[in-house]
Amino acid sequence: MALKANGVSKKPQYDPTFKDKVIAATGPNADPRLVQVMPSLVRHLHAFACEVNLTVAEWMAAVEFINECGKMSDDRRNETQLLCDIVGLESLVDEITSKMLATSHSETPSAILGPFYRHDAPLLPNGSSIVRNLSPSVSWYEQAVADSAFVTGRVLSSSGAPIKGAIVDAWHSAPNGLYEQQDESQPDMNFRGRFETDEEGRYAFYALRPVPYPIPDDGPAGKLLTLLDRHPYRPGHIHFIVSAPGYRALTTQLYDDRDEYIAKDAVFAVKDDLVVKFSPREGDPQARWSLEYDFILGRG
Ligand code: MBD
Ligand code: FE
Repeated sequence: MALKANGVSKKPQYDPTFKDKVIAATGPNADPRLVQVMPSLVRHLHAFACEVNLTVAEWMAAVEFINECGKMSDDRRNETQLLCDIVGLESLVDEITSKMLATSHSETPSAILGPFYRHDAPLLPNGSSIVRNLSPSVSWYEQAVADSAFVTGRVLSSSGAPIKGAIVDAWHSAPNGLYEQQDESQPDMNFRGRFETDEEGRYAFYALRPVPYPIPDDGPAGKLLTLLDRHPYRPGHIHFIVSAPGYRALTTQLYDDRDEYIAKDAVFAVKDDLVVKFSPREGDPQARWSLEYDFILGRG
């Protein structure tokens, strides 16, 4: 997919009423949300194609690119989502959704889900670890010990009241940068767990300080990054979905402030309020670091 820059001297005029014919083709029984959405989509698509003088060859390259994304996707990998991520679309729709649904200003900011969430992570007692079967034989054992971390905090309503019985679902990658489902050497559900908050709204678990890692770049999304002269790295992050009856579920991520990629996330998902500081932890053989973070949920 080597693309030549188009000649810019030529500026043809395209029929400005053509898009209107397409929009007017919508029938009286069309889906109401599509009636709202499609005219805008058609207008922007047509304007885009005209603005860049998109050629048939370029359009077909894009069609094949999207087809490749689909062919590469299965329940372990969502390449089309990854494509959306690197152009900022998942972050944008996440922001739009949270602004549309927010009921207070104090809610913890959301961040994108990403392609590696798994339903049904084990429900574990507070104070237990999401690090499964860590063995000294694994190549990243030393780093896992050096980065061992105790993560705790409360789940609160926007008025500051603790929420009992909230579920904190957390997941992160291994120090080799791979999520468990990308890596046959990791046990099933490694670095994933769900925790239920107590009367004070508190959750607690052992995990690792997350490390920066490249998003999967061996497919079409990676090819596009290369063509754009962009790197594939995300800053280290822990993913969360925090939910409780009567509240809107919060999908978010926390970022380690030591990370060099905080300001250059390949998928544009970092927000200031989600950047956290891990503190040294004394006297705990299970963790060298600790992190305290309260999640604030909106009514929903
Ligand atoms: C990830 O791990 C991730 O969290 C996102 C949002 C995109 C790609 C890989
Ligand atoms: Fe992630």
